Amino acid sequence: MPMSHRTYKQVIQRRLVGKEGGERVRELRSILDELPGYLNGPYADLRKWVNQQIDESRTRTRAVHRDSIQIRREGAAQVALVGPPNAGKSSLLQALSEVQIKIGNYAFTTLRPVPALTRIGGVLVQLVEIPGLIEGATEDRGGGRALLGVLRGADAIVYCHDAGAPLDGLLQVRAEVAAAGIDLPAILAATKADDAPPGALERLCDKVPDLKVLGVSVLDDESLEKLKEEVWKLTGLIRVYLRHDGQTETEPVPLDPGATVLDVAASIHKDVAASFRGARVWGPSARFPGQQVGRAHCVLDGDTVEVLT
Ligand SMILES: Nc1nc2c(ncn2[C@@H]2O[C@H](COP(=O)(O)OP(=O)(O)OP(=O)(O)O)[C@@H](O)[C@H]2O)c(=O)[nH]1
Ligand SMILES: [Mg+2]
Repeated sequence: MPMSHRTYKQVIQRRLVGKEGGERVRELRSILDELPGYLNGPYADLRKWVNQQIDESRTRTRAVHRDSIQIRREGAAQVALVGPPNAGKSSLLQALSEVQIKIGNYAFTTLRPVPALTRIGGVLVQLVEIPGLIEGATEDRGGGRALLGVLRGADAIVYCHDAGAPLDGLLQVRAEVAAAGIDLPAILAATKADDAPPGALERLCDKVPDLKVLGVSVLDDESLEKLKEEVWKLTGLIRVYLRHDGQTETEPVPLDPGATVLDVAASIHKDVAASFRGARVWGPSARFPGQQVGRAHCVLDGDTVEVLT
């Protein structure tokens, strides 16, 4: 005997408990497939109700995605790649990391922020492509508010602009970022430098005097290395190499500027900091190689430190 429509509705509701977003929509769709296909009467009403539920779940899913997008922070700093559609952001992300990402010669290839880790001088830094920031983003056009939300959480910005393209795309993006009240350390990567008309880079420097401009091409490894160094400078962090038993580690420790040798010790272990007796320093902050210093000595980018315990 077929179920009464009332019981059926209860069964449906029970099947939906705890299901949200896409999962809820999928469940509702399969319920729809199973429903008797009467055109009138209680089962037709039930069908209408299920369809309404699908619409509501969809709107809710979209609303959740639009209000906020979470990018899990990884690495020593987070640097956003920001620029008009088709500027070459994904191509840079791919060239600088291991990530496999869709690249297309059209606008809006990337629809959501994509994070990837890049290794700069032995330190991992997270790059995040922020796609599709368009005019009106601050008013949430193109889901702009959530994208700007991700950007707000970043430590610095690499603006990306096709060196051979008209400037308005970049100016619009910068206007949206400014309108959102986001003011982060930034540089401008003039992308596709291999393809740019002569003098394009110079013209860009003139028109965007407030940003350091760097010509880059994914076909030119040297330009990518230079970009990485500039990204590192943007993070404002310093790299310190640890030395023990006469050996210097190849991978440096990232530290905030102004860090002392005691902070270096603490980055190794709190016990090391506790038994700290001083340190020896080589490099930019040392008056001479191997200078012995006290706990308050500030280290600089590129220093090598041996903690004495
Ligand atoms: N010649 C040349 N072409 C490039 C370079 N970088 C990217 N491109 C091309 O530019 C187009 C757009 O590249 P994407 O990396 O998808 O650009 P995007 O900024 O991520 O674009 P959206 O995600 O759509 O906003 C592709 O056809 C790339 O092959 C480059 O250094 N040189
Ligand atoms: Mg892209």
